Amino acid sequence: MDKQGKKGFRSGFVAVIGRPNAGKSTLLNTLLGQKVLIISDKPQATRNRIRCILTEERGQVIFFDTPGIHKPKHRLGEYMVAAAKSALQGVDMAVCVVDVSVPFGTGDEYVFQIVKESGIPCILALNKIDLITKEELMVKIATLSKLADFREVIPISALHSNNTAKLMDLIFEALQPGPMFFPDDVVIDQPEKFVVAELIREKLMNLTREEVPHAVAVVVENMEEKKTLIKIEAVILVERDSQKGIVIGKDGCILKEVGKLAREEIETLLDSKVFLQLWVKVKKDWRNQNTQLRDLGYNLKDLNE
Ligand SMILES: Nc1nc2c(ncn2[C@@H]2O[C@H](COP(=O)(O)OP(=O)(O)OP(=O)(O)O)[C@@H](O)[C@H]2O)c(=O)[nH]1
Ligand SMILES: [Mg+2]
Repeated sequence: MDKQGKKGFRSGFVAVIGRPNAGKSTLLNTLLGQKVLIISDKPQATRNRIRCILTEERGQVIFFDTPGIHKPKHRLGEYMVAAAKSALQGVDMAVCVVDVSVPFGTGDEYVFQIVKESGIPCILALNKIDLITKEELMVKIATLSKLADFREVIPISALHSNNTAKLMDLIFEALQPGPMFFPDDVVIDQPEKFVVAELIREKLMNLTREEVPHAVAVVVENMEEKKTLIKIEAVILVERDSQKGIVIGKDGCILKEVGKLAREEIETLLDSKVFLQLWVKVKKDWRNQNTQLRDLGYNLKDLNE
C-alpha cells in the first residue's frame, strides 16, 4: 500500500520520555496494538532508544521509546540517559509520561526542564490514572499542567487502554502532512535478534530481585532456521559469580522458567516453534566497561564525549 501521495496523510517523529517506570513502553505497546517493547515493574527496563512505527490510514508516526531519565550510577546509566535526551533532537514532538500514582518529584521536574529546554511541542500524558481517585487526578492536572507550556495535558491508563485512542488523535492533529517513512508492515526498527534478547531480559528482570535485574544483559549469539523450528542460542551476562547462581536458581529452576516464558513469547513473535538454549556467563563489572558496552550494541556516541 503506497500512501506517499495520499491527501491528508500526516507523519512525523515523536519521542516518548519520562522517568523510569512511568509506563512509556506500556503506552507504546498499547498504541502499536502489539507487544514489541519489554515491560517491567522494576525501573530502568528500557536501555536503548528504540524506534517503533504506527501506520494508519490517516498517517504514520515514528515513535522513539526511551530509557527512563534518572541519576546514573554507572556507565550504562550514563549512556541510557544520554540516549533518552538525544531522542528529542530532530523530533516533531514529545510525549512526556508521568506516573500519577507516585508523588511528583525532582526527577519529574528534571524531565520537564529537559522538555522546556528542547523547545519541542510536548503533550503531557498523566499515566496510571486507574490507581488514583478522580479527586486526586484533578489536583494533579491542576498542578502539573502549570509547570511547563504543554500543548495538551491528557490523563491516561496505558495498561487499560484508557484514553489512549484520544492521545493518538492529539498526536495526529499535531503532525503536519508528510510522507510514509517506513513500509506499513514495519512495527519496530530493530533486528529480530535484538527483540528476542529483550524478551529474554524481560523474563530475567521479572523473575529476579534487587540488583540482579539491572546487572543482566542478553546477547543472542545464533538464530538458525531448522526444518521444523528455529534454534536460538543466547548468552546471559551477569557481573558477579553470586549473580550467576541467582539467575540459574536452585536446580536450574529460575533459568528454566526464564527459558520457558521467553520461548513461548518468541514463538508468538516469530510464528514458529523455537528451541531456546541459554548460557550464563560472568563479565566482571560490564556496566562500567566501554568495550563491553560497545560489544553489547550500546552506541556510546550518544554520550558526546
Ligand atoms: N496500574 C497501572 N500500571 C501501569 C500502567 N502503565 C504501566 N504500568 C506498569 O508500570 C510498570 C512500568 O511500565 P513500563 O512500561 O516498563 O515503564 P517505562 O516507563 O517504560 O519504564 P523504563 O523502561 O524503566 O523507563 C509496569 O509494571 C507496568 O505494568 C497503567 O496505566 N496502570
Ligand atoms: Mg521502558
